[in-house]
Amino acid sequence: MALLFKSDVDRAEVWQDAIATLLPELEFRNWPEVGDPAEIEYALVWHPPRGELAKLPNLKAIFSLGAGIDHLASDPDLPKDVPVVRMVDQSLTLGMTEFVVMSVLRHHRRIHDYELQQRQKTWEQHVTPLAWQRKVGILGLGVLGSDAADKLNYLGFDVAGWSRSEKNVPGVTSFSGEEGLRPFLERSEILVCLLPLTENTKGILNAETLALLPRGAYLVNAGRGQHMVPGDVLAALNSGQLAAATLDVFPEEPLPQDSPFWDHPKVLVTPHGASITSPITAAEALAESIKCLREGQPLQNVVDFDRGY
Ligand code: NDP
Ligand code: OXD
Repeated sequence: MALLFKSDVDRAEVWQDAIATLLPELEFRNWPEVGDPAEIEYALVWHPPRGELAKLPNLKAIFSLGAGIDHLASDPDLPKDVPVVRMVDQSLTLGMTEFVVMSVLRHHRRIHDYELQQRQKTWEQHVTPLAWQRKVGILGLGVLGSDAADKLNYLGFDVAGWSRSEKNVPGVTSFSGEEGLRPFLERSEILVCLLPLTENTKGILNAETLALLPRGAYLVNAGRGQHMVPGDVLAALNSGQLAAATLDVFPEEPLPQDSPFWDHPKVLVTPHGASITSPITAAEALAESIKCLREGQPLQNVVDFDRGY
């Protein structure tokens, strides 16, 4: 009985140790050392090469190393009868909430402007609104979005979220569905994207939607790069429709050296590191799911490929 591991970052040993503590009977195989494919029952992966998972005849479940599963959905050969479990883990949620709160506060308090001013040795104060005067909008009020919304609400911000179905996060205004998008955007002075990438959400940060934001709004994108139409985001920054942006994800990663985002004075680039799954806590979530499978209990956080997330 074995688990196939495939990650883009070199942390296999840490994962192996964390998994061995909880599931000592499970042999850990670090891709490309697959061994006998028939022995692999579970795959824990990030960007597995296309078609690789289809070669495992006894696969019982595919676990995504990240919350997003677009890296799996894009594989036309993904085995259709094997459940895909997305990563839901306290450290991932906590990490994202830290990133969102940090980014919202940085824009709210105009720290991005002070950073530019410091380089120019300019001593100029900016009076910023109080938290309750600042409207923050979170696209995607799921596991990550609702926790970030809750913490921003605790800090006093006027928070709203947009999701497919209506939500009830205390203190957070819920907008839902296509008809909810326009009024949601029209009030969002700081817009945070925490959507999954699907056919419906691809390109959602475009000229038309960005134009609905109050002038001088801020954008924080920690969802996926393909949520943005990059040229439209740049145009909005250059016209002043967007005052500044924090971008963690890009259509092409690593961000190409010649991307205009690197040098843009209004943009903070982070390398898809808004939140990184911690093996310590995520191994527990994995072990719990494997226990459910073995005991015939229903699996949690299974991807619904019809809705795309
Ligand atoms: P969830 O599935 O828990 O939440 C997704 C949210 O998006 C839900 O509220 C869902 O609505 C909403 N949504 C999906 N499609 C639509 C739509 N068409 N219209 C309106 N709302 C929609 O995902 P997570 O919160 O766990 O993760 C969100 C994303 O964050 C990931 O998919 C990934 O892309 C990104 N991510 C980025 C990381 C980084 O480091 N940059 C780290 C981790 C995740 P409903 O609730 O009604 O279903
Ligand atoms: C992601 C993740 O989905 O890192 O981006 O979890």
